Amino acid sequence: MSEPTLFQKIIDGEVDADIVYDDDHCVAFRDINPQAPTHILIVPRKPIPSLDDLQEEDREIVGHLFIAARNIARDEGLRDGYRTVINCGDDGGQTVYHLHLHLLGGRRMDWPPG
Ligand code: DGP
Repeated sequence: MSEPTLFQKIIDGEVDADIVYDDDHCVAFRDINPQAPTHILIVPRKPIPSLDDLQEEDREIVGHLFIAARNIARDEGLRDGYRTVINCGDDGGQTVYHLHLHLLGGRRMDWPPG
């Protein structure tokens, strides 16, 4: 068995995090190094390493992450919009290999991203 990822340890309650939402399929918590006034990571309970590892059977989980993001954005009062990001692989800037959706808001975002 491989070592559990940091996010798996947060899901399992072994590492503390500021959890804002959780349900049967995902856990959402504030990023430790926020890049916007609101920066929340939405993480499936299933330990999928990255977007590139998605299986057909994961369709519902991915949809679930986005619906959770929409609901959390509403709860956070992000009425003027927000951004969702999934970094994939080293070139995509992924550092934690447990799939996660970034929800960023509370400021005007730049484009293109760096
Ligand atoms: P990514 O680079 O897409 O893999 O995003 C990983 C994010 O995880 C990054 O924005 C910083 C965040 N992060 C790293 N360590 C911790 C931690 O211990 N707690 C929390 N809440 N977030 C973390």
